[in-house]
Amino acid sequence: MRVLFFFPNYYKSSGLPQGVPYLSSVLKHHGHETRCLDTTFIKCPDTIKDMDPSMVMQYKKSSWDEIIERDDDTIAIEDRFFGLIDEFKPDLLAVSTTTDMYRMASKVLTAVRQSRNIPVVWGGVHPTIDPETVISNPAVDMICIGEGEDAMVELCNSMERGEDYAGTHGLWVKQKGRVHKNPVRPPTDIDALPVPDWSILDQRQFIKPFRGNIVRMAYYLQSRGCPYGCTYCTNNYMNKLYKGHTYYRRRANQKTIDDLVYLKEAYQLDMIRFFDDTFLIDSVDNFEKFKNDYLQRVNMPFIMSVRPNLVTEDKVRILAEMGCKVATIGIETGSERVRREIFKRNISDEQIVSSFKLMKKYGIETTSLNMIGIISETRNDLFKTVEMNREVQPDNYILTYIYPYPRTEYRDLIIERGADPALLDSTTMDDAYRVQMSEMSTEELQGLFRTVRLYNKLPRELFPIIRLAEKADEQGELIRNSLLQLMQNHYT
Ligand code: B12
Ligand code: SF4
Repeated sequence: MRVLFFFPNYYKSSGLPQGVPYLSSVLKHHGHETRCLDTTFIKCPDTIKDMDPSMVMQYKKSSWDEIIERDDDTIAIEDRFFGLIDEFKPDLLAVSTTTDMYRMASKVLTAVRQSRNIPVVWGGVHPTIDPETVISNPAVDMICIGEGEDAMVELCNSMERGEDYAGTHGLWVKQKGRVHKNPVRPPTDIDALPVPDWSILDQRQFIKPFRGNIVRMAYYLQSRGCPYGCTYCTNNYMNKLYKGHTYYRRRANQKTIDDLVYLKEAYQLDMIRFFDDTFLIDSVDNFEKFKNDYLQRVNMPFIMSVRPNLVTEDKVRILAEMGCKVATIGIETGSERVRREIFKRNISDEQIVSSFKLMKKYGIETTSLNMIGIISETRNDLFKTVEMNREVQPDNYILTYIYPYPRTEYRDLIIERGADPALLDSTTMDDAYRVQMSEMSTEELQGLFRTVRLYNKLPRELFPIIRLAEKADEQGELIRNSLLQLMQNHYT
């Protein structure tokens, strides 16, 4: 069987998805051929995300943009798709999509289906959390709910042998006007997986800016799932989907090290980014052993993400000894009330502050993750987030509007308190301010979104002037630009 994957992504939002590479890897192990249309470096009106550089706190500039854009023309993804179909002649199209990319993927596949009669299976986060909507799309023949390695192998084997596949567990299959809704499979045994097949993606995925230089970096996940239950996160629903099983799993340390040794060599990596949701969850003893093997056999600098409650001095010391360069830490909100009541994140202010301090003590750079526009959030709450960032002084700072993804408790909560479900469905992460239910007006919130970085960095005496910059008029913009200059020249 020849399987053509489609990985829709925002232009230049590189970061190595793991879903498609694992699916490709297991299919190849079962004798199937795979290719992938990865849109990450296809410049197309549907994938270009306008990002105001002043909104991203990236201090050190690099020549990444020039290297990455070297030969990209603006083209339609459909045209690239038709070219690949004619060349590879796939028996099956396999789309992997999150909620944000679903609309774009649907548009492309609708066009493809108009002239090519190839069955299409959809999988990934969005079909998993919103299967009824996705299966009703005419550009969809099957969807995969949850993890797909075993379902894809069974599907492709059955299709190749000309057998009926309507009863494949893990899939919903549309046949003769009927949808066969088969049971969800147990989670994949991740210790049994081969290394992910990164060769299938656009190889520019590995080129990354880091501290003003260009490095070859890849994302890797040792674990899948998360044992916590933050209300805005998809993982919460995944734990419910896999009720009766343990959805949170970690690949054995030895196998992880074997993967990394192979991948470092095969893709000439300088750095790795562990994208596990909770990297430091293991015990200190196991982590110490992992460190010893890592240093002996992999020995590559890395970046990782962590939940503040998992940060202890022992673990941070081990991280530093292993070569951790940056820790991404979720503050999310500096208001303990919002954090505990709305987000169900049982983490104290002290734990957050201490996690940043420990990283600093051991020479690890930090990036703070923050959200804005949260239900019931007041200006005062938002300034608690500002105060926390002023106190911990992260090296990088990321701010996003909260987005109520389907099947999250947060979405249920805001609907319960009056949000319009139809408006939610027509909104994406980019215009999430439209569905914000904070105690601030949308205008005030947008003004703060544009200026929070200034409040985080500049002396307090300038706060009344920053307030003028919150206004989205000509004068506000002029003031904001001058303050940004001042911040970049003297306070970063
Ligand atoms: C790495 C990562 C990225 C990478 C790669 C994105 C990707 N689509 O994989 C980059 C940096 C590009 C990225 C960007 C974004 N991300 Co992101 N990202 C992740 C992260 C940390 C890991 C993804 C991963 O590799 N998982 C491991 C693999 C094995 O799991 P998987 O992808 O789900 O694949 C399995 C199944 O879903 C299924 N499957 C997947 N595809 C297919 C296809 C077929 C045909 C079949 C049969 C099965 C199947 O089988 C796979 C193997 O079992 C997840 C969090 C997480 N822990 O999953 C967030 C996550 C996917 N991201 C998220 C978000 C919000 C975003 C952005 C919108 C952020 C932004 N504001 O720009 C963008 C969207 C861009 C995009 N292309 O989707 C959300 C998605 C929520 C949602 N409802 O859609 C997640 C779930 C985080 C969260 N907990 O909220 N992200
Ligand atoms: S800790 Fe992170 S990954 Fe886990 S449920 Fe909360 S937000 Fe999601």
